[in-house]
Amino acid sequence: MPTSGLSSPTTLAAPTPETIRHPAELKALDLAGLERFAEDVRRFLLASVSRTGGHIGANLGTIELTLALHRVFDSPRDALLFDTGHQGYTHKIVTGRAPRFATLNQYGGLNRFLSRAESEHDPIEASHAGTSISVALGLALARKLRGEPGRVVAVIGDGSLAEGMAFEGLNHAAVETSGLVLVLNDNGYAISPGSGALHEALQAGRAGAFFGALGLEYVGPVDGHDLGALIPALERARDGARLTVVHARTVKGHGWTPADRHPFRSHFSFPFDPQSGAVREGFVARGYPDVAAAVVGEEMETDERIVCVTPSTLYATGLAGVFARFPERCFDPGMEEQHALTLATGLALGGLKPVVAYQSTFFQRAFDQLVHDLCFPGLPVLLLLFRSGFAGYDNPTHHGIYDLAYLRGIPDLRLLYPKDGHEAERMVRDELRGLSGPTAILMPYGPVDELDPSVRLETPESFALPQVDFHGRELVVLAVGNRYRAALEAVEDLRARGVDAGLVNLRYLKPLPEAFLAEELRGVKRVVTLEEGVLEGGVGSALTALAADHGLPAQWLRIGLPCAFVEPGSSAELARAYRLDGPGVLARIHARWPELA
Ligand SMILES: Cc1ncc(C[n+]2csc(CCOP(=O)(O)OP(=O)(O)O)c2C)c(N)n1
Repeated sequence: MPTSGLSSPTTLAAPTPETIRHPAELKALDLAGLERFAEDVRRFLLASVSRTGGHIGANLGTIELTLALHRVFDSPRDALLFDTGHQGYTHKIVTGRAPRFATLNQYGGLNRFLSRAESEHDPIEASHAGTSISVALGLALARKLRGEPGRVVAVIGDGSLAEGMAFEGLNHAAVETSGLVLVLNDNGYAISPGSGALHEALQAGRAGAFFGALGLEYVGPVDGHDLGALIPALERARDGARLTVVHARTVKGHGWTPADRHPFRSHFSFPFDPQSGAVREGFVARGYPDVAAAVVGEEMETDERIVCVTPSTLYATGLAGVFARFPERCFDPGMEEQHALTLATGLALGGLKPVVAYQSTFFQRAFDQLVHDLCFPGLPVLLLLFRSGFAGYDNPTHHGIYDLAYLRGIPDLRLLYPKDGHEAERMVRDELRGLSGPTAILMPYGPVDELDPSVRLETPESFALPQVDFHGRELVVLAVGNRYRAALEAVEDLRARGVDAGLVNLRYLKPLPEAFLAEELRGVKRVVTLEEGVLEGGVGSALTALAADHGLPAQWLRIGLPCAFVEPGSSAELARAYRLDGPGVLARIHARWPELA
């Protein structure tokens, strides 16, 4: 029988969250010492995350589970893979990263997720959900083939287990001999409260039957806050011959009463008061999801065919109110990005008008569904893609900076990008009313700009074309909505110095209004394209191709992002760093054409 090792405390000074540098230090603690350490971590997290913001609820729920994992396994020899990685704060502390917690959610600070660049204890990059089983299985098989020691453990939440790829990984892992251990962190929530048949099976105590039917060894359910129960359960999985799943029941926000009153159990919070949980002022602003959801709700009142789908992203899409008002016509299938889009395809085939809302970065998951299921038959579905462009402090892979490049190449998909809240409102309303094929409206993260209410009064004919703010002959800037304000600043500066500079807000990125643009640019000496996305395959590349096709003789300057993974940061910080703000754009124009300076 393996022993739990809980009866061999040493006399070394007990580690604290602030001082611990390596998980091996936990091995010296007895059960009571580990429990005290868990409470210290809880206090540390509340004190630190309340100042910086972060995934407080998700992390308060995994303190004991993470300590038990580090107690039973030997990281980095044993690889611990936390799915998504948003619940990895205790893992970060135990692996010596507590001193950096004050920099969470700051430019250049501690990552919100797990990252190989940060620690040898982080075997994978994670931040998109549902990858852990596949990566862990691959890693475990590689170790086996190369004769390397060490177990591989995938820790996955109940929400992430519903991802298509997690199911695919499970289906495969169950028939391989790989030495893999699975740990299910079941708190009944994704971000929003859990739903779906898997959720119900877990709640109803049918997990054993579910995993057993796949041939897995099942241990649980275990109280995920009871170290005395978790440790032997994990030891059994570690020492077992067959692939074992340990089912830990945890409570999101465990030990912190404000989470009990929160609809998402405080999954994530901006800086907050640790006593009341109240978010500090200044962090709540009207965003594009609010604008779009208000229009969708109004249109649903009068058009019964409109239905809404969002895959576990109510928090990012502003649709919570719409879901509450029209529960029969709204569907949140869980974190199932691929299914959500093909579901919308079926809804459209059935004569309805689906609005499908995603966080842009997660829409990447549904690429073939977009090409094959939606665009090939050309069905009328309105896609709302939020957090296009820079997406804040999440992770490099959370930025929606590839969306325009990969969406532009798909036949029959219309792409729109508003420059402010007024345009967003008008686009959502007009497109919903006239929907005849696949259409995507992309919108940026952060508070809405309210630049130009006159778009409300534009005729349909004029609104169907780019908006020309100024005509210019020396230079014209063609701007995508997410960088319109920077373009305006640069153009106003040029005009103030006597340069005949023009500005066009593109609005329609696919199909491009070719004839209109060719006409507007005829005779113009210099053209600048500006977008908050990668230049490779981006809107600038489409516009320069248009110039070539139409024989426009201008000199061109494409401003956008390099084809790279961009660090987390606020929109302002990143725009400054990548010279996409007004001064940056102006500096690039001057560098290219010193005669305009
Ligand atoms: C592919 C993908 N879709 C959506 C998200 C946004 N997201 C981050 S964590 C999360 C919920 C994860 O739920 P679960 O796995 O149960 O973990 P919990 O936070 O409840 O511990 C969601 C929806 C994501 N990171 N990746």
